[in-house]
Order: sequence, then C-alpha cells, then structure tokens
Amino acid sequence: KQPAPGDLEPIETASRDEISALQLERLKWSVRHTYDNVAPYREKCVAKGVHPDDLKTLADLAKFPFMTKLDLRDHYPFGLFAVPRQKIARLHASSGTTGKSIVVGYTRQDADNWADLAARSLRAAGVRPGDMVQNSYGYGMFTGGLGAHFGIERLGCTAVPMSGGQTEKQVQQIMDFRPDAIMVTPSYSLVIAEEFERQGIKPEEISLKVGIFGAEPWGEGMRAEIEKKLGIDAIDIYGLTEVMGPGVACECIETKDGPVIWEDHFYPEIINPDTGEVLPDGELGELVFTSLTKEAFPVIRYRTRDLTRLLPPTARSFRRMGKITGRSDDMLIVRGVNVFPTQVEEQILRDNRLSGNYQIHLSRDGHLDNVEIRCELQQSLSGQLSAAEVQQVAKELQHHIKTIVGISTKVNVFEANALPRTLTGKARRVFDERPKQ
Ligand code: ADP
Ligand code: K
Repeated sequence: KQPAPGDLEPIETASRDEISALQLERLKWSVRHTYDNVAPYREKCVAKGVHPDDLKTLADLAKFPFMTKLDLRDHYPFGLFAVPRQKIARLHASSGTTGKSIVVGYTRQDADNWADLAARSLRAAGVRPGDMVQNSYGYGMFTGGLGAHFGIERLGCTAVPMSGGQTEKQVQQIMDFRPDAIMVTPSYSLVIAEEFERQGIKPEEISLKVGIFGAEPWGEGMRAEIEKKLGIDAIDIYGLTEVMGPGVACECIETKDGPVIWEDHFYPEIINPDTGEVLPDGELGELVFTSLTKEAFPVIRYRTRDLTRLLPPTARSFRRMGKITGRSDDMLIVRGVNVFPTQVEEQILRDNRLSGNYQIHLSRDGHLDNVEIRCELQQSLSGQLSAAEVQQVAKELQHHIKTIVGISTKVNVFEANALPRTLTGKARRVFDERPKQ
C-alpha cells in the first residue's frame, strides 16, 4: 500500500534539515505574532523576562512560558484571539476545566490549512480522491465533525455527513451507498460492527476498506478487533481543539506505527509534567504543541496534558507520537467527549435538594462507556421525599448533565449520608472501571 509517486507533498519526504529550517522560520513568526497580538501571553513573557528576539534556535523555545487550558478559561471567550473578531471565519468549542467551555477561532486561512491537513491525514490513511467517506463524527461545536468533513471535500472525495448515532441507519447507508472509508470514534465503530453482525452481514460484504479513528484512547487489541469485524485497515488520528482539531497527527497505512505529527504546522515537545523541563525524544512525558502557522488562535507551548513520547520518522520525514498512555489532569473522555468531574459537580451543586457529595462511576458496557452518577439528598430532605419525587430529582440532574456537559448518564439519588466520606485528604469522586487500553 505504498503511496503512488506524486501523491505526497514535498515536505512530507524532505530532509530533517529542511524541516528544521522551515520550523524555525515559522516559529519566529508565530511567537512574534502571538507576543504582538495576544496581551495575556505577552504579559507572561514579560514576567519571565523573554522576548521574541531571544528565539534564535528551535531549542530557545524552551525559555518561553507555557499556555494551558486555564488560560483559555480565564480569557473566555475570545481573550486569546490574535485577530479582530471580524476576521474569524469559524468558532469551535470544547470542555474547559469548569462548567464553561473553551472557545477557539479560525481565520479563513486557518480553516483552509486545517482542511489541507485533514486531507493529508486521509491520504496518509490510504484514502484517495474519488473515494466516498462516511463521516460519523458528531457535527456541531465539536471539532470532530466539521474538521473531518472539510478534509474529505478538500481531498476530492464524496462526503457523507452522517454524524454520530442512529446505528441502524449508519449500517443501511453503508450498505446502500457503499463508501470506501469511515471516520468515527473507535468505540462507536464497534457498535456499528455489532449491528452488521446482528443483521448477518459478513465483513467481506461491507464496502469499507479503511477507518480513521480518534477522539479517545484505543489500543492494539481494539485495532485488531475493529479490523477483523469490519474487514478494514484501522488508522489512528489525533488532534485537539486548542491546537486545531482532528488532523494534528495521523498514522500512515503503510506502517501503522503511531500518528505522524504534521511538523510543518505544529512543533512538538515532550516535557516532564512536574518540572516543565524538556525531555529527549523517546522519553515518556507530557505532549506540548506550538502552532507554526495559525493566525486567529496561535498557541505557544500549549500543554495538552496527554502523556506520550516522540518517536523517530518512518513512513514520512516527520516524527511520530506513541500511543497516549494517560493524562496528567483529571479530564475523562467518555465516548470521545471530554468531561471534567467539576462540570458534573457544578450541575449537582445547582440543585439545592442535593448535598454536594457525589461519585462518578465509569464502566464499559459492551463497547461503549457507561456513566453512573451517585449523589445524595440534603440532610433536611432525607426521608421526606416520596420515591417519585426522588426519581424526579434524578431525572432533572440527568437532563442538565446531558444538555450542558453533553453526556448521557444514569443518575442514582440516595438518602443523606449514604455515600462514604473521607475524613482526610481528597474525596474520591471518580471510579473508572473501564478496561485499560
Ligand atoms: P477531538 O474531537 O479530536 O477528540 P477534543 O479537543 O475534544 O478533540 O479532545 C482532544 C483530546 O482527545 C486529546 O487531548 C486526547 O486526550 C484525546 N484524543 C484525541 N485523539 C486521540 C487519539 N487518537 N488517541 C488518544 N486520545 C485522543
Ligand atoms: K476527545
């Protein structure tokens, strides 16, 4: 499955020297652009005593301050944009560390670059112009749906904007339209696979040849299962809203050895999450990205909180990233959706019939994540409400979490003091019983 000559952009097979030279030139522009136009970042630089003139080599980037999700929250919604709002062609949003979401923006040029990189990712996955691609990532404020969509069109493919859910319809459309590829979260792809099985459709009767999976961690075991059940090659795509969206990195079908980072647009570093010190390639730490071309929402040393390592180039001249082994914060990923426990907590605290004590239990039911919220009534209400009234409290909380946090849950409301309390230290809120990838 080697790419045909002329399929690749010259930079994908350039020498490391050429890549480093391009990175340095773009990095100087990006740091200066951010310093000049994003006041909160400039203030951080001034406090640290660094200036864009101090950036003479790629290694000098280590002198500059980090950006984090907290910065996005503190300057919600548009405070970190480097261009006037009128120059923003599109907005997207993702989970912040509290109830508020974080907002990112793209100029026309940024959106164009994103479509190019999503198209490059599809090509790396073996998709070619003229192929049909069913896009089963959710459309909306999430970057997944539209990010993939514009990449499909940019490559010259036929886009099927199916979005998530409606599993029977997903299957019927694949059988009727005969798409060559699918883009979807790995966990949902297995639900689709099971619907094929249920209908007695064999892998060799399914038109799909390749699937491009991301938004949540998945391992080699899951890859083997997806490939067998759907009769396809399963490819890993990585991205995050703050840095762009899907297509920051993508695996190549000829090697399937970890997502290739599109280093001509994103400069990666791995740091020790405790000290912030830069680690050599190959060592496990926190992945940090600096955007090299973004106009509207440039990021300098953005801490992803994803734990992984940088690997040497193989199928392309760019470096690869290893599997994500975990996160250095408490963000949970539920069916591809990012969730912070504090977002759930906020909804519980809004209801004064509930005490603030709660637990989040995560399990895997078949292939999908299941979330159960356990909470308890206020002391003063304990024993006072009928079963129907308690049921109503649960129903309302479930509704608020669904509409505001964006995940489906099962809510169980207990009597006061039913949940164990810890006398010392932090209460244990999250019980994640999902199998490790
Ligand atoms: P996306 O829609 O691409 O998932 P989000 O901003 O909602 O974007 O979530 C980004 C986070 O999702 C990443 O920081 C990472 O934790 C996780 N993620 C995205 N893609 C992958 C992947 N291929 N493997 C593991 N985790 C992933
Ligand atoms: K995600």
